[in-house]
Amino acid sequence: MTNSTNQQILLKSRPVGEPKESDFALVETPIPEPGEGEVLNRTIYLSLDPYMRGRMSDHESYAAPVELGSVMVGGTVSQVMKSNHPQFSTGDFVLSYDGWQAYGVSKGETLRSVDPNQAPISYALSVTGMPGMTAYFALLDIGQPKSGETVVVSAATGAVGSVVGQIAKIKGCRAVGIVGSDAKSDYAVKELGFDACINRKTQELSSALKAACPNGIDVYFDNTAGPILEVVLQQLNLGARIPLVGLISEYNAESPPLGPNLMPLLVKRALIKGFLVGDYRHREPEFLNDVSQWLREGKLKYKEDVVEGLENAPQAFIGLLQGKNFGKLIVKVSDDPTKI
Ligand code: NAP
Ligand code: FER
Repeated sequence: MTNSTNQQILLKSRPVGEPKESDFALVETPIPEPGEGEVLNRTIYLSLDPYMRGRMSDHESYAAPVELGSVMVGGTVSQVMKSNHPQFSTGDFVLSYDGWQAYGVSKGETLRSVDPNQAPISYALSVTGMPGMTAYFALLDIGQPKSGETVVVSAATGAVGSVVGQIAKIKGCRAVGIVGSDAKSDYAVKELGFDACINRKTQELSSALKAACPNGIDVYFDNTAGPILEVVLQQLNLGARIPLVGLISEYNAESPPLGPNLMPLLVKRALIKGFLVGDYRHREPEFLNDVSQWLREGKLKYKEDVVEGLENAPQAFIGLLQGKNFGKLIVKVSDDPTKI
């Protein structure tokens, strides 16, 4: 699929509440030419991630918003089409940050090589990429799980959560997931090896958690904040750790939600600590070493939810915030030559 024009998805308006397809515009533009030291990439896979909801808003945040009329940002796995950088050649696979478009030009220094013989190339956006690294460091560094302890994780079958539960098991813990459907719950227990999983939409969370965590909760890996955090806080053990990694339950909120009662944090001397994956770039090699080995040994399973076609990115992203993705959400923008 090599077209003569580029396809781009622009942020047309800032979403109010849930993003709508009309907040985005699909446009055709000429394929750009790479300048000195630059590389032209053909996007194969585009990562869709919850943080993108934050980039669509102009509220103050740790990162600047996407300008209206600009291409939506995002991680990509691409094939090099033209290179003016000595480290990259036509045909190479690269991890880039070209955003929601079929072709992108980037500076060679910003690219990372992706070896198609190591793992599916899309994994650079998922289990061996940013979400996997988030799971690994937030759990091991902040959660500090010890063998025999109970680790609870929300959004448990997602890009981050699925890795959290499996690393918890690798470390000898009881892993308990919280998810949004029975299919996700079955998958967490039967395929990923979680000890228990709760459907937050059909089960009463407090009693279901008590039953799933008879010895209380030592680590809560928080991907959601909101009502799940409020219930989990009531069942913490002394000295519990809470990597506060995501607040997805609030990303579409139009006004600040009512806060949970944080008093148990004080009473139990628990630590709640913010996490930004970018702080761990220098420790990427140890993450890649462990995760690659666990993948090779079959100890780590990974599910990707691949949507075909750049034009479906807005709808797929909207679905991500509604729990419609099942696994790491990725858009297949063009042919993956490693799969033919
Ligand atoms: P994901 O879990 O693959 O997809 C998002 C999931 O969130 C949905 O499938 C849904 O799962 C759940 N969800 C959506 N709305 C919810 C709500 N109102 N209440 C509870 N759950 C809801 O996404 P991900 O990429 O792994 O990200 C998970 C979290 O980690 C996000 O909050 C993200 O922002 C955060 N994150 C943070 C960092 C960092 O550096 N701090 C890095 C990466 C990711 P269910 O249907 O199972 O509930
Ligand atoms: C997320 C993905 C990445 C997120 C934050 C980041 C809070 C932060 C990245 C960085 O700048 O280090 O979903 O949600």
